[in-house]
Amino acid sequence: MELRIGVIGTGAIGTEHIERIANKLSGAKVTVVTDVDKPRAEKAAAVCGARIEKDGTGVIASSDVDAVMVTNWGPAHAKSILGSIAAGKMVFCEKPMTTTGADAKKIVDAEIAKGKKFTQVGFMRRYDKGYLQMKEILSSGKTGKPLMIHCAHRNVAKGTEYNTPMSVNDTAIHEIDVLHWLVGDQYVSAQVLFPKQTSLTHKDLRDPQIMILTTESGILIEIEVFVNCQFGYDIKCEVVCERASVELPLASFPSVKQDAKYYTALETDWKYRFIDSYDVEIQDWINNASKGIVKGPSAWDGYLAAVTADALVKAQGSGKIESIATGPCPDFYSC
Ligand code: NAI
Ligand code: NAD
Ligand code: ISE
Repeated sequence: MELRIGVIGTGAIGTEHIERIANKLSGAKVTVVTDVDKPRAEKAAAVCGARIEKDGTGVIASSDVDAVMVTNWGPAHAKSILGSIAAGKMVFCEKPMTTTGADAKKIVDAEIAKGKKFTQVGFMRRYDKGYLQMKEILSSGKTGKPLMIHCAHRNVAKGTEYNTPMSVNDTAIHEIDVLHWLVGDQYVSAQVLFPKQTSLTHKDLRDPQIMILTTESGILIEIEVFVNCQFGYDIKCEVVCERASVELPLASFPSVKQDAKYYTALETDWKYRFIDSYDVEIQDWINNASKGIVKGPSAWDGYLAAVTADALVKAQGSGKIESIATGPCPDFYSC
C-alpha cells in the first residue's frame, strides 16, 4: 500500500519534493497539501492531484495522511513536528529541524515520552555520493586521524529576507550536520569572524562570514559562508589528516575548449547540485516511514545541529569563542 503524504509548505523545496514523489520515486503519493500562500498550495496540488487543507494542523489530522512532510520555513517547523508526533505520524522535516536548541529539545523529549522515533531531518548531504565516498576513505584507517577541515558554502545571491543568523541556521547547518557525521566527533566551541564585507549584500546581512568550530578530539574546522558570491553554487570540503587530504568531488561537468578558452561549468543552485541526494533521501524516508521506523538523520541529529547553531549565532553577536554543550546522547537514540 502506498504511503499517503501530507505536505506543509509548498514553496521551492516543497514543490521539488512533491514532483519527485509524483514522477520519480515509488511507494508513496501526496494526498494533501497546505501553504499560507493559497495560490502556491493550489499550484502544487495540481501537480500531484492532492486536495488542500487550510493549515498544517488540518494536514496532520487528516485521515488520508499517513505521514507528514514539513517544507515551510525554519521557524515554523517545530509546531508541525510536535503535532505529528502527538498524532503518532511519521514526519520528514527539511533542515533546520528547529531554529533554536530549546525547540529541538522539546522534539527529542516528545519522542522519548512516546517511546518511538518519528522524525527524519532533511540533512541530505549524508546521502550524497561524494560525502559517502569521503566517509569511506576516512574510515579506512589509511589516512591517519583528521586534523583540520576547510569548507566553503557559497550561493550566487540571497534576497533581503535572508539575514545574518540565517547564514548559520539556513546555510551552514548543512556543514554542521555533515562534518560531525563525516569524522565521528562532537563540537565543543564556536566562533565567527567577519572578513571585509561584499558591497553586494544588504543592511541585515554580514557577508561573507568565517565560522570556526572545534571538536572534542581537537579538530579545527573553518567554514566560509558566502551567499552573494555571484559566480556559482560552490560547495567545498577538504579534510586534512595525518597522512592524507581528502576532498569532496566537484559537481561534474565536461571541460570545453572553444574560442581560445578552456572551461568547466559550475552549478548555480542547490536543486541541481544535490538532486541525486534528494532522490535517494526521500526514497529512503518513504521506505522506512512505511514501516514506522527512522533510519536517516534523527531528531537527536537535529538537536545537535540546533545547539551548535545557537552557539554560532551567539558568537556572531559576541565576537567571542562560545562553548557548545549538548549533553550525552540518550540511550533511546543509540548514537
Ligand atoms: P520557500 O520560501 O520557497 O517555501 C516555503 C513555503 O512555506 C512557502 O511557500 C510559504 O508560503 C510556506 N509556509 C511558510 N510558513 C508556512 C506555514 N506555517 N504553513 C504552511 N506553509 C507555510 O522556502 P524553501 O526554499 O522551499 O525552504 C523551505 C525549507 O526547506 C526550509 O526549511 C529550508 O531550509 C529547506 N530547504 C532545504 C534545502 C536542502 O538543500 N535540503 C534547500 C532549500 C530549502
Ligand atoms: P520557500 O520560501 O520557497 O517555501 C516555503 C513555503 O512555506 C512558502 O511557500 C511559504 O508560503 C510556506 N509557509 C511558510 N510558513 C508556513 C506555514 N506555517 N504553513 C504552511 N506553509 C508555510 O522556502 P524553501 O526554499 O522551499 O525552503 C523551505 C525549507 O526547506 C527550509 O527549511 C529550508 O531550509 C529548506 N531547504 C532545504 C534545502 C536543502 O538543501 N536541503 C534547500 C532549500 C530549502
Ligand atoms: C537553502 O535553504 C539550502 O538548504 C541550500 O542548500 C543552501 O545552500 C542555501 O544557502 C539555503 O538557503
